[in-house]
Amino acid sequence: MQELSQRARDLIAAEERFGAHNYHPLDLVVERALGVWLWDVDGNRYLDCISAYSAVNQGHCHPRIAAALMEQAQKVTLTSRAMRNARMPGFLEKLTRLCGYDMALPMNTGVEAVETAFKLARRWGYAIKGIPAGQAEIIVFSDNFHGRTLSAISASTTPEYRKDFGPFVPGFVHVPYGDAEALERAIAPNTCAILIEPIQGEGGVNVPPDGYLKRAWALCREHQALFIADEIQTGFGRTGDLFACDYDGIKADVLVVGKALAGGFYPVSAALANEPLMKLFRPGDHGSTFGGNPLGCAVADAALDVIVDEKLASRARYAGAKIMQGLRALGSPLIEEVRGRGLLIGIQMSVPARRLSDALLERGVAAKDTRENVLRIAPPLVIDDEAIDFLLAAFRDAIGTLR
Ligand code: IF1
Repeated sequence: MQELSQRARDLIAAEERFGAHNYHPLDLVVERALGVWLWDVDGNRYLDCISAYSAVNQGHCHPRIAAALMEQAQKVTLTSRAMRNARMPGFLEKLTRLCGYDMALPMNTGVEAVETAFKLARRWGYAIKGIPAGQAEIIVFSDNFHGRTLSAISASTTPEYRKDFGPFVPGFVHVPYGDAEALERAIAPNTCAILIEPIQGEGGVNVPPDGYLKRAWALCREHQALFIADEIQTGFGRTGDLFACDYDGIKADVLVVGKALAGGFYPVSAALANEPLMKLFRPGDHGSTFGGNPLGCAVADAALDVIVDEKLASRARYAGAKIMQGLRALGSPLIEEVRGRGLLIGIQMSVPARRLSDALLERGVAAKDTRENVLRIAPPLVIDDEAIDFLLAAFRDAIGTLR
């Protein structure tokens, strides 16, 4: 990475002075982005292999989504759900048809859609399964990440996400990810649901063993529990299928989506389910000020069109295979494993991944460690062969400097 200019240093200092220190970001001060490329305040160009944690599958500042945002911004941006708006119905129809569900409840951030799924599952547990009041349990998995709210960190097994934030929300049962027998032992009469990431992103790009998801889904059927899929990071083409569950031929009872749903322009998320389940929510049960607002709906409507029209899932499958093959071909002793699916790639290193991340940044590639020794590679799904070659060349050069 080039020596930081005075302007970059001033901006970093101001961020540190006035902003809470709840992140330890790369010292990359981005001023502009387009497609797979980022430019810092000094005009240096970087290949984005973070994609805002999979929120920019369509590529930065996609013109089609930008146009939809700017057009709607001149009409009406927010009405609240106290009334109706002209953009939500069309968006909800497009979203539910694409995802294969009867209905959707629109929210904003991913964790709000996760919270929606928690409430829906508990409501179903009491109203339909007959679980005694206040005793519903939701099974969650080791190394999960579902967001930063108190419920989501109550479900987490990661100490740094939980430290000094107790007391925690009760009703979460933890089982090891990938262990079907442990899951079978844990499902109990009071289990209303399991919440699972089909591939764990933050957990280190953990792909479960073949057949595991299908077995987990079958266990939910056998024990009358809902299968909730958190596809906030894996959804909308990231793993080479529209959804990671598609790879295993699974249809979740509740599908939770976010991030790329609005292509990086606006926070739009949703929980989807079929009518018998979704109708358990009655007026006044749940919602939010911005959920389903016309601006977010217009942006997400266009973002979905880009995913479908530009065939981003199959592009991710092609590009991901090429990148993983290229990384494995490096034959570096520092790379213990290259894993993942589509363009959700994890590189297990024998040295701290942050060292490789720093070396890549010096060579114009922005990538981040997702665990101490795992580097995640997740570029926008629109990455082309030229950018892939640039990535592999930078990797070859960067890893050669590490010992
Ligand atoms: C941060 C992690 C990734 C998610 C899954 C729900 C959410 C996320 C599978 C919540 C969000 C983001 C949050 C962001 C960094 C990033 C992240 F490192 F935190 F874990 F991607 F792996 N389910 N992930 O990945 O969605 O409420 O954020 O919209 O909090 O640092 P959100």
